Amino acid sequence: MDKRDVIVNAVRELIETLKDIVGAANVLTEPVEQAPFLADWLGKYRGEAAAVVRPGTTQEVANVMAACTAARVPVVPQGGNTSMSGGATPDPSGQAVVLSLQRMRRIRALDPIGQTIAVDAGVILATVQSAAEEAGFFFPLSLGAEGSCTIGGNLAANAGGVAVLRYGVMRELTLGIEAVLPDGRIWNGMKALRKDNTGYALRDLFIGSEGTLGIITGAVLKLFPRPTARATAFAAVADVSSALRLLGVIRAHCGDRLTAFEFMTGETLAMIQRQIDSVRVPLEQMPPAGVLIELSDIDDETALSTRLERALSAAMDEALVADAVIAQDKAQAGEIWRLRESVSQALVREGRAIKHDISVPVSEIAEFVATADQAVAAAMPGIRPMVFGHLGDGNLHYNLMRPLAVTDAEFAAQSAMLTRIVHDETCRRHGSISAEHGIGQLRVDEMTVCKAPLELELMQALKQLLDPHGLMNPGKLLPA
Ligand code: FAD
Ligand code: 2HG
Ligand code: ZN
Repeated sequence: MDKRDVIVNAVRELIETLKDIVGAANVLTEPVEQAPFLADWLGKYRGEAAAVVRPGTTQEVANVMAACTAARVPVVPQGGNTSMSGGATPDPSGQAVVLSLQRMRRIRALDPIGQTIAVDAGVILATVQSAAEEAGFFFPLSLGAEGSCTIGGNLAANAGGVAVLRYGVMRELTLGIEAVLPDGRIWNGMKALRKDNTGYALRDLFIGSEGTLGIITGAVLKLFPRPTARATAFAAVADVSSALRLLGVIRAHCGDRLTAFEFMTGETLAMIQRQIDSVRVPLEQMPPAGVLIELSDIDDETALSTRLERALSAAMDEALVADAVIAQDKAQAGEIWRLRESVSQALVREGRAIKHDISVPVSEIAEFVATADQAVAAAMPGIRPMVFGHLGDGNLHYNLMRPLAVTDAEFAAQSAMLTRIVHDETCRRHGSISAEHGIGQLRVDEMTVCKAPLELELMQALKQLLDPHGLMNPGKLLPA
């Protein structure tokens, strides 16, 4: 038997073992069954897998991991498969097992006194939001993919979204986690403690680890008082600078009632209207840029709307806002949100974007956009930046679309060069090349640009400690 036959036999044996652990129906080996697990949401990456395995309990995950490690077969963890960085897609070798958490959908407990919810990692984010609401609480993580992304994926990617300004990122919303190590040992860190000073924060090591250290199987999350009033507006601004000054005015008038402050350039707004029939910019004229503003509070709706109106009127007096509309009811608020939430889909329809997910100190974001716009236009005249995002967090999705005169192939050939320009501008300002989408496979070659060698060395050492055989999500996050 040559080496290839030995590997084929070992994988065949592993698949039989996996069937014993989770049941044959939960080990997918047929191409048609595997297909949804092998490509990413953007349609940029496509891989192959020896099998897709779907354990239903933490113990089954542990047994699957022990078996994969014994067979030295790599594992790609997958939740809702909505990653924007190819993080959950296996490579084309077909050697890996995709471990999907989609059968682990149990809400384990809700504690109304401690204001926490304990869930399986495969629970869909929207299900957690609904469970919290039914119990009279609020779970604030909110993002466009909330109907399909999972709590495990949110944790592994340390997701952000549209309410970070007030409530923080996933890390800040989490009290405890449960994780299975590559060798199959289960770490039960499902503590619902707000204070715990007993050493290294292992929880935080797994949050943001993008499936490279182990499988997150459960989490204890924080709940918040449910807002009873919301006020939503859309305002026309001249540029990033005016938007930032507007942010200051809204904060001064509304304090931490400000929940969302989402920026979109006029080019981005025009693209959304061009690509998505059912949405429109709710102003008479297409503005140079727009901001979606949302306040929320435990108060009555009229008082909140009046407060927002006063803030916007003060901003108009300072010539920061040229025009604005405040939603008069839930339906109008929904229309404004639909505009914002349609950006990613509109981008996919517009063509293949070069995606960037940068953050810089908020005070430098206007200058970042000005210099990056200039630099990419100099490198490729006619390039179309589609810039939008969570301005108050210093996080912009600086997407680049091809000039109309350039073909997709020519644009793709220049993609690494254009990304380097954007990332150099980011790092020069001590920013981050991934604010919320993660490194995945999309940015893995860029890690050495922004991370100090010592930082990378420490990350590699931790990886070696927890995953000595290098089996967890190979090719993602850490450069080879
Ligand atoms: P997956 O895509 O399945 O996996 C993501 C990463 O986590 C992969 O590296 C995977 O290996 C790992 N992983 C998944 N589950 C586990 C687990 N249980 N244990 C260990 N590792 C695991 N992101 C934001 O932060 N903010 C946004 O505003 C936002 N908006 C989006 C809008 C759209 C339309 C789309 C398609 C995506 C958006 N995203 C956003 C990106 C994505 O939804 C988030 O990263 C989300 O947290 C991923 O969750 P998931 O369950 O789909 O994870
Ligand atoms: C958002 O903020 C998401 O809408 C997706 O993070 C961003 O598609 C993108 O680039
Ligand atoms: Zn975002």
